[in-house]
Amino acid sequence: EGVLPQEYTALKLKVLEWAPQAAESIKGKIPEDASVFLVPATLRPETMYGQTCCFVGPNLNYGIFKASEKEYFVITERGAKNMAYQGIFAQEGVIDKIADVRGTDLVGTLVNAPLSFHKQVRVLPMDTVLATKGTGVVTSVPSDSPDDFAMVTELAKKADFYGIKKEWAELEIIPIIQTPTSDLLAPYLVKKLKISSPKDAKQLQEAKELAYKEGFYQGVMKVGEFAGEKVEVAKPKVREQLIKAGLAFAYSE
Ligand code: A2H
Repeated sequence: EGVLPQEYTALKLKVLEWAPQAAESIKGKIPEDASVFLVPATLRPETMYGQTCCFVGPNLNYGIFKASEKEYFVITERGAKNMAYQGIFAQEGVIDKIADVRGTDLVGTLVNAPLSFHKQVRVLPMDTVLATKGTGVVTSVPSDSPDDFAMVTELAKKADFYGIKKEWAELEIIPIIQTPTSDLLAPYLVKKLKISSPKDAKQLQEAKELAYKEGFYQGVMKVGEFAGEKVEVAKPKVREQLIKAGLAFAYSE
C-alpha cells in the first residue's frame, strides 16, 4: 500500500433479486420505494464494459447501510465508515446500518452491472477479497484482471463445491482493451504464467503488475463511447460519465 490516498471509483450495482438467505435477513427493513446496491471499489473504471459477476468474501460480514432516503448500500462496516466521513451519505458522519448479512448469504443475488455488455450479473464468492480494503465488494472483469479470471475459471470448474450454478460463472468474456500482446490480457497472462488456481498468489501478483502496466500505458479501448482512444485518456472520461449518470461516485482511502 502506498502513502498517497487511492482514488477509487465506487460503482452502484442495483440489486434486482436477492439470494434467499439475504432476502430473509432484510425482510421488512427496507422501504418499498428504495433501491439497494452492491458497491464495489475499482481502480479500472474503463473496464466496466467487461463485468461478468460481482465478488464478495464468503466469510466476511457486510452491512446494509442507509445512504439516503431512497438508497441503501451493501458494503463492509469499514467501507461505510469511510463513506460517512467522505460526505457520501446524505447525513454526514452518520452510519445507519439496517441489517447484517454474511458474504455467503449474498451469493446468487442478481445485480445490474452499469455499462457492462452483460446487463445482469450474479454475486459470487472469492476467498481473497480483503476486509481491509475498499468496500469488501469487487466487481469482476476477467478480460483484464488476472485475479478475476483465475477466480471465474475456478468457480466454473467447481461450481457444486462453491454452491453456485455453473452458468453464473460462465458469462462470455468480451475483449475490452487492445494491447500489443493481446485483447484478452488477463486470460493471456494467466495461461502464460501457468496459473492454475486463485491460490497461486505469487504468479498472480506478477500477472497483476504486468496487466496493470501494459493495460494502462499501452492499452487502447476496443469498445464503448471512447473506442480507439488510449486507456490513459479514456479512463477519466469513463469515470466522469459514470459519475454524471449517477451510476458511480468517487471514493478514496
Ligand atoms: B480492480 P489496490 Cl480490470 N480485496 O477493479 C481484494 N481486491 C480488491 C478489494 C478488496 N477488498 N477491493 C478492490 N479490489 C480490487 C477491476 C480491476 C482491478 C481490473 C484490473 C486490476 C484491478 C476489476 N476487478 O486491480 O490494492 C479491485 O479490482 C488490480 C490491483 O487498492 C480494484 O481495482 O491497488 C483493486 O483491487 C484495488 O487494489
